[in-house]
Amino acid sequence: MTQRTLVLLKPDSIQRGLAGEIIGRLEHRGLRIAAAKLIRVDEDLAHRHYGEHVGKPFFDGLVRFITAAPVMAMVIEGEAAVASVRAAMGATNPLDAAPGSIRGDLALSIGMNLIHGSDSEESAEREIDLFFSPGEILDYTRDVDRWITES
Ligand code: D4T
Repeated sequence: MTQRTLVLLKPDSIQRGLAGEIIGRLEHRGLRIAAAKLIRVDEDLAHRHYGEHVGKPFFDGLVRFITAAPVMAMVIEGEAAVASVRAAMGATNPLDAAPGSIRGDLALSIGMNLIHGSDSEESAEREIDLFFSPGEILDYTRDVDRWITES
């Protein structure tokens, strides 16, 4: 089933010049970009995005980190996009992430784990709404899509 999910290339991705590498991995998997923009996340957006973590010991550091430098926000679309992106990302703590995953290959620290991907369809809907207006999300297919999924 085709789904959309929100992906953030966090400040460490952009600062380390890993945006192309990470986007390439998602594209090579067969996923397509439905929307993309480079933004600076402000405190308000950070609090709304990470609302579920308010009060946790890592919350202040998380907000400081995500607001510290530009972030690439994307809507990624494709077959089971939520689970496909989560699998490509690897475990939250890069030290537990499988080799071959983005975090398992490219990161070492849970506080700088390069990428965010929505963890459910409901989160994806909420988070896409937080970062994008409907007009910024493009409805299109690629010729190659018929070689990626059967339907
Ligand atoms: P995100 O939300 O960034 O895609 O990451 P995950 O979905 O994989 O993980 P999460 O929501 O549990 O954590 C959000 C964010 O907080 C950082 N973090 C998390 C941290 O710095 N220390 C911690 O102990 C935890 C649990 C990393 C991701």
